[in-house]
Amino acid sequence: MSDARTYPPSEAMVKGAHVNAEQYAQMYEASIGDPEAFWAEQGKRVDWIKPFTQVKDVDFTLGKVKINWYADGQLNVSANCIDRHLDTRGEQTAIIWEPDNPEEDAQHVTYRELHAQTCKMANVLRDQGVGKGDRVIIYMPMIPEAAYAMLACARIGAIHSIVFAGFSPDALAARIKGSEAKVVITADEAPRGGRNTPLKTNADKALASCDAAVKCLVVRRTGADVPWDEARDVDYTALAKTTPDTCEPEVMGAEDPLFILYTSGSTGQPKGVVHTTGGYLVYAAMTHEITFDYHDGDIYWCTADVGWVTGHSYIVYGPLANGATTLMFEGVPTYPDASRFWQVCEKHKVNQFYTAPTAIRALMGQGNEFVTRCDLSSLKLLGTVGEPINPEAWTWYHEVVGQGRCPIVDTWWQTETGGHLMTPLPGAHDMKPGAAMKPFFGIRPVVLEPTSAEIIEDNPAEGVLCIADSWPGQMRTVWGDHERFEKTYFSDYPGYYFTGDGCKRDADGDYWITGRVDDVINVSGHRMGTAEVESALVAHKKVAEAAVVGYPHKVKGQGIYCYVTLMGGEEPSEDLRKELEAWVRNEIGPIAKPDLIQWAPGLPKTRSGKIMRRILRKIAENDYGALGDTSTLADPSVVDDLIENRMNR
Ligand code: 6R9
Repeated sequence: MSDARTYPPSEAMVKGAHVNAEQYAQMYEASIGDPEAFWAEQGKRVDWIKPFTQVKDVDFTLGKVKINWYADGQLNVSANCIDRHLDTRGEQTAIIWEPDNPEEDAQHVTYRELHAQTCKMANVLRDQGVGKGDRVIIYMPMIPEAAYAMLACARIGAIHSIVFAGFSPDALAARIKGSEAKVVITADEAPRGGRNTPLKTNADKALASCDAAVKCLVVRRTGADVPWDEARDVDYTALAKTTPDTCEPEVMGAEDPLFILYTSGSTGQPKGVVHTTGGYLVYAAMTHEITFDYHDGDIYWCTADVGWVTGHSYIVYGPLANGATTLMFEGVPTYPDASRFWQVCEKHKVNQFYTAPTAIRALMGQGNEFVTRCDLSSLKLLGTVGEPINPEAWTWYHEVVGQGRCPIVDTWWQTETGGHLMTPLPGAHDMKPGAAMKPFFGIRPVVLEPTSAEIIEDNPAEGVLCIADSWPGQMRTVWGDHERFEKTYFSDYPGYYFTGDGCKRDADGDYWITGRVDDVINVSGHRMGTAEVESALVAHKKVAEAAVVGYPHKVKGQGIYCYVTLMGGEEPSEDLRKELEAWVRNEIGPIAKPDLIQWAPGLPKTRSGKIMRRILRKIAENDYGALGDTSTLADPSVVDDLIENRMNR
């Protein structure tokens, strides 16, 4: 690893970048040496209604974990993302919207239009009785209205919780209930890859099991005829026509929640990650500007969905706080063909392009011609996020997409961290294919020995990755369950924030993320708890028991491998396999569909009944020669059967 090829930053980048190597060293030192002073200065990136006098108030001690930044300051996120730009860039495009179907017209939404549209949505929400602190669920296609909805919530102080449009009605219902939302904002349908997902119908199914008082606001996207409940449903598109387009922003405390985003953990149901107002915005804005080396006038495109944290921080909040032009894409990389990403780059003259390794791998498999037929000369920088990128994909991205000219920022971060924690900076650092390289300002990574929890100081090092101190973008709590927050992130390695990731630090002191060390798998860059898939499987009446692990998958990074034990009297069959696949898809959503199902007469368990996942992982990886110690198993013979009938050969 330490002898991996390194790519130094280009001279042009070093000259023009916001941060060069000397500046990085200086600023990093300052950010660690005197965080109060450093973050007080960075706090000026946003406009405060009432300036803060306190900067950092943090305790990582188990039992009294608290994280506060800029606590006595007051501000409004939507005013920061919109209103403060109106004098200087009212007519500049804030959002470029590229529809699923390339034949349909793209939209250019100026900051002035963004203001009007956000205010309309805010007024409609207020008319529905939504106020400060109330929760609003957003279940939307990638259309500008999704951004309006987020910003409208921020404007009136409501807390949004976006549910990815690919999630099932059940998953949606769980989040409506979990957040006790007053309103669900959705659309009639979500076009994606040439097919329309019936979002409103899904929302209806979800709402059927929720409190009858929850309202449903429907944006017209395709105009399809959808079922309507007069008492509950509100036609947003019709109403917006006559709704006033100005709306006073609510005065928010820096520590008032901005949003909840549900994400998978290693145990139990997804947890509601809570981000607050001031620190989150400062951190999203700063990382967006510096990591992507964003300059005024650049066209920036992050291909994520607003249903994931990447869409929150790097499609909406970070770019708009910086007065950027941010592109929102409704479609998928392979529709109408594998050239779509590159056509969109050419069409809108994209300068910074940010996507996931899974997309890169899928497109790489289609051949270079889809890329080379497009004019990509506008590209200045490429980025990746979501999972480790393999050197082969990195090199293809660099050579074929970036034409050897564009630096790649491999940004490691999490829903919990609000923004990038580690990444090379384009004008400051060498790049190594597959390495997250260096901590961002204010971030103190530590590599710990997993069992003794001791810090490994020397290089090279390998262990679990923790962070020794807070940063403004850090999550504050788990919605409604602060104890779970403390237990999940602060109990295994006391005094540190535990990331759940493993990590290596090479001889040069550069960081490489090796993947999750807990029971979270990363499928096409989407986080999934194996426990969630297991509980979906066992909810099926023919399933007695299930164990789910990840295995290496060429395109998705990890695939979902399920060991299923059937109820007595049930026989395995191809039909049942298909039925279970559809069942999980239906329970959670298409992203959770099992890749491989193995019928397991029994699962390897310890005498105390604990499933030995280490063994199941090895078999799924087709690496059963290295099973290690199986002597503690209650019945070692089950392992032979599992090996014999393994699905990944
Ligand atoms: C932003 C996001 C977080 C998990 C994280 C890690 C993996 C994300 C990565 C990466 C290697 C990168 N991850 N970025 N691994 N290199 N550049 O993806 O948030 O959905 O919460 O996932 O994704 O394992 O812990 P989230």
